[in-house]
Amino acid sequence: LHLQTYTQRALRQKNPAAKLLLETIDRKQSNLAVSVDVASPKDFLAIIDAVGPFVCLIKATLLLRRLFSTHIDIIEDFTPALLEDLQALSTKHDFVIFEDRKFADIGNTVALQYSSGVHKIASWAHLTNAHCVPGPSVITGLSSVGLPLGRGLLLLAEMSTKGSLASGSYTEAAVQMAREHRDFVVGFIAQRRMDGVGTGPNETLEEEDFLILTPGVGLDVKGDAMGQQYRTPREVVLESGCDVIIVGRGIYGQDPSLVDSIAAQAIRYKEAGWAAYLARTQIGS
Ligand code: UP6
Repeated sequence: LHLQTYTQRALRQKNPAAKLLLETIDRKQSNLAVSVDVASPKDFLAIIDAVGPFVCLIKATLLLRRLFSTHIDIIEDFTPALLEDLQALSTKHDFVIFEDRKFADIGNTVALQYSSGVHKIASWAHLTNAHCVPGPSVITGLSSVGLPLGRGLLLLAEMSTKGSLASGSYTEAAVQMAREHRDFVVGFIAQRRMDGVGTGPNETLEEEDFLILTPGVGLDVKGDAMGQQYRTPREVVLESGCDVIIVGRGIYGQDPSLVDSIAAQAIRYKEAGWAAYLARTQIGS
């Protein structure tokens, strides 16, 4: 199915957030997501405004984690103006918002973290994600909040880091968990396609079309000093069949205030990601 176009796949999606992402990719001809991990709210908004025209999705998180300690997660009655600014930019530039929250607690706690507190993540993020360590209850908890709002969840089935423990039977269990909650789990954070993962050789599955969003993407370097590993958009989209490239430092680099060069980098990654997609769909046709 990943050999089909994003447009064809959007038509089949039932989850509103997944559908919106595929339609946005198609409309903007961009499978680029920018991960905005900067500490200053001013830089955060300036980067998003600069890359906004070229992306299908903005991945937020670290900023929010830095501004508020984790346990403030469930304190009520405070909506930072920053979130309103983020939503305004999402409308202005037509991109989907993904809060990379990496939930990993019992169902009741993640439901509170997702719905309440200063972040009220479910009220503004089209997509969020969760680790599979707690088992299926992490999905049940998040789904109780997100499904009625038309949100979607990505499970972390693999990670981009050297020595990641999310591999082998862990990854297979993640895919199995997703299959059992197909209405809310729309795909994975992973390094390759997950369709058919964990099924026996004679097992036939209904056609699966999980979205694969992939961090660990860079055109100039192979990694950082802390275990991050980068592959090129071509390796990720064409060779591994992933759907969205997530790029952080490759785009905003060492100086988050250089808005012009950030926009130029975003265009460079957008073009590389789209060329890899066109090459892939040609194989399919
Ligand atoms: N991220 C990864 N690898 C994963 C999951 N998430 O890098 O397996 C996230 C990081 C960061 C972004 O938390 O926000 O994707 C990658 O940023 P970078 O391009 O600057 O390395």
